[in-house]
Amino acid sequence: TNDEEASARVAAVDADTGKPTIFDKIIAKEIPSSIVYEDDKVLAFRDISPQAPVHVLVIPKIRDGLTQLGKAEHRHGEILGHLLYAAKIVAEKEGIVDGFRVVINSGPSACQSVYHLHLHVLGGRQMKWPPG
Ligand code: DGP
Repeated sequence: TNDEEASARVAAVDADTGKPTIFDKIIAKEIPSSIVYEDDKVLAFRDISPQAPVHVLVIPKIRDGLTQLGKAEHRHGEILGHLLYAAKIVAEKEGIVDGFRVVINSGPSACQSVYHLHLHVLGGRQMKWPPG
């Protein structure tokens, strides 16, 4: 919607300042979240605004400059791979491994709103293509 695009553009003003995001508070457990999977490197928790019966976000515990996928550097390869593998573990745990979608919104044109890289794991219903 236009609202989503507008709020993404507002968020993008602060995109790459390195300022903490709401996800830092979730990682620190200063604000509650419904955690689905966790290891030493990543945290997976339910999206506050689910777009499917299963909608889980997978994030690196240390952002290390990964505000968005568009800022990834070669050194991020290992954590990026681990995030993708963690998405599969989440799909298994949620019982959707036979059909699920992984989305990364990178930048204002993709409606990214939180500038701490995150994978969306979506499923539990028939997904449509093309996405909006
Ligand atoms: P994106 O648009 O790709 O940047 O997705 C950010 C997602 O983060 C969005 O789907 C809503 C979710 N989100 C934002 N704030 C919170 C929060 O405080 N808790 C949880 N669980 N999810 C949040």
